[in-house]
Amino acid sequence: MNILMIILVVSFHVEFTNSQHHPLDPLTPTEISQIQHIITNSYLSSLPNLTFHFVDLHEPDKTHVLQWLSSSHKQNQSFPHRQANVVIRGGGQTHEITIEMTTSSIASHHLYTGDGYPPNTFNEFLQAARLPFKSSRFNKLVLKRGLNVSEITCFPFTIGWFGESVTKRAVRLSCFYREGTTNVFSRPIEGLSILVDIESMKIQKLLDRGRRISIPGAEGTDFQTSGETPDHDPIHCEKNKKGFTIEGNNIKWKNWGFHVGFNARAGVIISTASVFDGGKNEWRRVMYRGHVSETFVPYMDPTSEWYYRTFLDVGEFGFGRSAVTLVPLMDCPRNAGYIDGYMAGGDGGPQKVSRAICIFERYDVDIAWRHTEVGIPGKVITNGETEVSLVVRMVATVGNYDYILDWEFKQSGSIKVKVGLTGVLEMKATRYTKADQIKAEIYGQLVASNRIGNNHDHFITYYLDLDIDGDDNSFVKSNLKVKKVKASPRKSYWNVVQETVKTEDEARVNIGVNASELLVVNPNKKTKLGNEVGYRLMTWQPAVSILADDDYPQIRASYSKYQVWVTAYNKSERWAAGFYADRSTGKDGLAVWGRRNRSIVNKDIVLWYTVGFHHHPCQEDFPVMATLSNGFELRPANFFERNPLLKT
Ligand SMILES: *[C@@H]1O[C@H](CO)[C@@H](O)[C@H](O)[C@H]1NC(C)=O
Ligand SMILES: *[C@@H]1O[C@H](CO)[C@@H](O)[C@H](O)[C@H]1NC(C)=O
Ligand SMILES: *[C@@H]1O[C@H](CO)[C@@H](O)[C@H](O)[C@H]1NC(C)=O
Ligand SMILES: *[C@@H]1O[C@H](CO)[C@@H](O)[C@H](O)[C@H]1NC(C)=O
Ligand SMILES: *[C@@H]1O[C@H](CO)[C@@H](O)[C@H](O)[C@H]1NC(C)=O
Ligand SMILES: *[C@@H]1O[C@H](CO)[C@@H](O)[C@H](O)[C@H]1NC(C)=O
Ligand SMILES: [Cu+2]
Repeated sequence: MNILMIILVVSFHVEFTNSQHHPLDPLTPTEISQIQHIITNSYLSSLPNLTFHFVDLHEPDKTHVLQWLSSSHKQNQSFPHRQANVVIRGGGQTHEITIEMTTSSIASHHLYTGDGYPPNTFNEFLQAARLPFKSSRFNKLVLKRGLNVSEITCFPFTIGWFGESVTKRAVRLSCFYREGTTNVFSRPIEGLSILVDIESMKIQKLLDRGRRISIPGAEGTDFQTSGETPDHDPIHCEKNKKGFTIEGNNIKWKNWGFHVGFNARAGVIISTASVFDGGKNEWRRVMYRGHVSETFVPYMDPTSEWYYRTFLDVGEFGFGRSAVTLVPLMDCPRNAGYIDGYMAGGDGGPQKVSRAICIFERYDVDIAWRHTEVGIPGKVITNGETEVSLVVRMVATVGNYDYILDWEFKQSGSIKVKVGLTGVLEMKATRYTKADQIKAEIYGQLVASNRIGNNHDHFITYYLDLDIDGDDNSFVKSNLKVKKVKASPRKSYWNVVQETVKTEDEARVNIGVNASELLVVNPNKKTKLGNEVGYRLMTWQPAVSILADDDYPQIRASYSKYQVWVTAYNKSERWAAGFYADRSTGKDGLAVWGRRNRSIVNKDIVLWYTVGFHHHPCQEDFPVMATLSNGFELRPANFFERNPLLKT
């Protein structure tokens, strides 16, 4: 290393230390406490039953963020526009509050009077789940079934919306018998269903229908393996991990630089992702923000104990709130670095999820590129490289299911997004022990003796604010059109007819119906060859909701009829099923915004992609299912002058 290089390294490091304070940094525990203090010491403290339902960074304007980032290395000050959004419940109403962090003051306060509710607090879910045990009727019922009440767990499920003109905050409990197993979901007490009013915290209704169906046995249900306990050796936010650096929430690795955030709702959030273009010797913007926006999981059983199970996991529970502490060597490899997650609890105080996110290099697995040339007489020339990529991972465990969320950055310029589903099925107890006994319709498949794995979907919708080489982008469909020929031995071929999509209404796509490449391009930037620079959306197995349009869960998540939407950028349009997803009625959300039919040509636009699974469970999904993955890739298309893996 010569002197010049040392100077370069030092100046790079200084720039890096200052850019630690990114305008999109999640709220710190100190800031969360500050917000709690501001509210509980204001006039709002007189509200009866004050509870905090959502506390998050108020996303600053994109122009402010970008300006600050481009000049931050020259300044030495914190971001001046730091604000927070808070949703509280008090006196039976929903209040929306904006907090000005620098002056510790309430900047705005509105009463929300529209449909839907913020997610219940953890404490509300917990209190609801404990209610049955105080009910003499429940205790009697349980005794009558010959059960030991100390071995029962009740889980609170959100209840959706089924056309009611007035809704209440409520959950329904389903109960399970733990005796002899750690796999709580494997022993449902079928037919027992308890409706709880959250506001009064009282049992509204106790249904007991299925006494004839006994609880499935505990045998063979455990998922604990006798495998060795992993060596706990977390490397905490350490600088200069193998191949990458974590400075605050900023990650630098090879040709990528991006910011990793976290909130209670989305979980992991990737922001200001830029790729270094060695040919141009400059950082180029790719994605301003990307995160899971909503997850729709409707079950396909119309009976009274099941019909309401039509979950919007992100809006009703929160992926961040469901984030688990990652286990080194099980969830993430030895070379991983970790980031903790913080959010506010129901009392407004900070709560920590240790090791909520891990970041690691993935290598020695795939081939990045290769070629063997046999066309040169007397020689066989082989060259290539092994793939090395960087993965950002989080796991959200929402009740029975575990969602593994991966963002993988590749040196080729690709971002690969993967969702893995594992965990335990929601099962229905049945008298059947063999498939040939089944005469009546069931709503799934026998997955174990006395258990039906009920059919359901998972639709995980991603918010992808791509800013390819700048804010203003267009959405292009490269449609593959078949042409017939006469003056050739061939009778047909296909060629590409490009169509720049003009409005939101025309931007909805069902993947696979037409042969099209879908691209987000910057029409103001061209390669030296004259092609518009862009990124292509490449999807794995696509699936859309096939429920009837007038089915209530479908009305609430009507965006799930298309995998792809493109909308004009509006920073308050982020949650696909609307912000108030609990008991929502479909009046807010992606489908409503898309219907505005705004122009999306050469504008700041947002791409939405829904990863879908139709899940018809089978025996291998019991007692715990092997990870099932799906996802998509954002791949450069005429973004670089040539394959960026080949260093010049
Ligand atoms: C910049 O900030 C650092 C850390 O807060 C401080 O130590 C330093 O004195 C500041 N420099 C200037 C020029 O204000
Ligand atoms: C009921 O379950 C509890 C907790 O597992 C146990 O301590 C108790 O002995 C059980 N009672 C009976 C009557 O089996
Ligand atoms: C406060 O909560 C209690 C119990 O959760 C409930 O009975 C009461 O009605 C609530 N008060 C108001 C004003 O909402
Ligand atoms: C298929 O392409 C045609 C012609 O471009 C278009 O009208 C139609 O909406 C497309 N269908 C889907 C499902 O995207
Ligand atoms: C941005 O979105 C919000 C929520 O949908 C809407 O109320 C507002 O009018 C939008 N602003 C613009 C400029 O479209
Ligand atoms: C959306 O706008 C385009 C262009 O103005 C128009 O052709 C189309 O009919 C509109 N769609 C709807 C549903 O209004
Ligand atoms: Cu499933």
